Amino acid sequence: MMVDDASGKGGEERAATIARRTLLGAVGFAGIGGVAAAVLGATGRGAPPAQTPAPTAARTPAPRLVVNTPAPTAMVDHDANAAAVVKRFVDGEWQRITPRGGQPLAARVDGSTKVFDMTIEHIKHRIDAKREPLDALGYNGVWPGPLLRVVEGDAVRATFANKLHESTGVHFHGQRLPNKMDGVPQVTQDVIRAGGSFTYEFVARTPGSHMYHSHHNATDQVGRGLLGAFIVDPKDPAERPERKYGVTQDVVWISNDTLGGFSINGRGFPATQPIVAKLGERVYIRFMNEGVMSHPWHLHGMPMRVVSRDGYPLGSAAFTCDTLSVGPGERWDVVVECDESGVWAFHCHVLPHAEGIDGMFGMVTALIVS
Ligand SMILES: [Cu+2]
Repeated sequence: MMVDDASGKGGEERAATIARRTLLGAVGFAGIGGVAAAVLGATGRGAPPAQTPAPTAARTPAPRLVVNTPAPTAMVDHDANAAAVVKRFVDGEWQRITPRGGQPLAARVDGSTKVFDMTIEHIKHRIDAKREPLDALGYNGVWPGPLLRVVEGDAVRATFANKLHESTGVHFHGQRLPNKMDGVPQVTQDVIRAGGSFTYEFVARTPGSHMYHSHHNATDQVGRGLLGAFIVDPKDPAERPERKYGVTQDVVWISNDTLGGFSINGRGFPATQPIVAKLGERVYIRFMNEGVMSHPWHLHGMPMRVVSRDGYPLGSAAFTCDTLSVGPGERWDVVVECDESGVWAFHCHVLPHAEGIDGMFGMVTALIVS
């Protein structure tokens, strides 16, 4: 989800308009026209591949690449299947699925305290436009929950009303909290029973990229959507990404990998939202892993400068890479200098999380630079 851009205009809107314009035209996503045409003309396709294996009778066979030719009974036109999902992405499937999680929730201000009124609900959630909606869980009705954002030193009060049929508890992951606000049921507090509520009060003293999530029956509850981003901007404006790194977009990227499969911000490819940038723009990306496995995020075309881990700036230990493994619970912040135009694939490099016989799925999106 885009949470901000330099113009002050919602990054979402901007992405929506530019993504369509760019993908369908200006950038010249060369393959797309042909690919889409192939898909559209693919009805009834299914003829065997033109190439057939060479006879094997040669006396002294030269070493050659062995190609698996599908048996005629197992014919799958995976070119067409792969093209079809790319077309859905190009057509902007992400824009057509609502509600969209992870949108900023404005705090209610009570004196000097920033107040967030939250619900915990059973929801139906769509991973993409084709799959049946899932029986999921959401904070304020969405997966991921709303983006909660405060400034270092703010007093925070977040009340969670539990509308589930089961108990829960909420942990602000990454914050240094008073022990009784740590949100671990039966350790630091009673469970929040079905129909009950609990108010978390603390001073946000740990700046950076953090999360909030269930800490009760968590494999199921977090796996089904009880997760969200909690960003604490440094008190010193000079330490904020836009000033410190000259970034003009701030992207939150929460991954999950249980119910609903492999997802980014609650969606799987082709319903994932692309990141859209102008040539020369610098983009800040906050990877957050709410899943149960590690995901090596790989960006094509240009590297990522890794500047922060778990909210703590790396300083002189910042490093550059093109594949960054993000383990469960971890947050890594990167700066991407968008200095190559094109549509660049951006995906988890555990291949069964990203691409199969029917093309790309799950943990895949694109960085579109124009
Ligand atoms: Cu992965």
